[in-house]
Amino acid sequence: MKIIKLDTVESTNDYAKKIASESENFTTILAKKQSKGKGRLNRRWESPEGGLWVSIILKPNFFSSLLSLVSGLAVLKTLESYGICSRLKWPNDLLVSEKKICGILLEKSSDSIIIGIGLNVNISHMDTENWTSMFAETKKEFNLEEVLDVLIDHMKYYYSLYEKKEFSKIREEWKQNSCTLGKNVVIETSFETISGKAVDIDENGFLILDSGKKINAGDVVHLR
Ligand code: BT5
Repeated sequence: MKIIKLDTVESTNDYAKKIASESENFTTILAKKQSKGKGRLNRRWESPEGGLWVSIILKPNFFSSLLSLVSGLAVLKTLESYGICSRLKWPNDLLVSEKKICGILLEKSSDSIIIGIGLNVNISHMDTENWTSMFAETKKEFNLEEVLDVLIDHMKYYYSLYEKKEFSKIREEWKQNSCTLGKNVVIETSFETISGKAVDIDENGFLILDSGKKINAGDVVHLR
């Protein structure tokens, strides 16, 4: 498995997209800093030195939004192995006490899926609200390459479940660790704003509300 280590890059996801077609499965791009780190809908992702800014190029045999849940579970387990208890906010944020420690951005590029993971590791200051980091939670600093190794091991495990179509295992584990299910939520999709109680996720990873409505993408606000 190849790891490409960069100092500063605009965005590891954009770099990954450029090399995806000639790259092998699990090729990983790691950058010390991103000058134009991006979130969903081209929002800014703060990426100062000290964070784990990484993109993994996958070549799945088929595509399902469950890949997003697979990536979230891999980060959850990574944090757990460092003694940090996090929760999964649908579709793919990781929160510690409702503060964001990690965001994930999935993008398609020809035959590849790029999994962009931004994990706040040794970060003590940042120009955004409601964030936390591994350092802020533990007052300890971590070796970024070691954290990456742990993350890739977990990613390989959950990706193997995905490739074997063991969807119910992925879904059950995600549900057990979610902080979205059971909450009243407001969801902004590209077309509408929807309110309801989040009750389940389906076999594609879509969020199901108590009205029966299924949502495949959107920004969720937890009410209670
Ligand atoms: C995400 O977007 O959460 C996906 C973030 C993915 C970042 C990775 S880093 C490696 C790879 N290369 C990239 O260029 N991107 C990926 P979204 O759900 O849209 O959340 C964005 C929002 O999170 C922003 O509008 C801020 O409010 C907040 N935010 C920005 N930077 C943050 C940070 N470092 N930690 C916590 N929250 C942050």
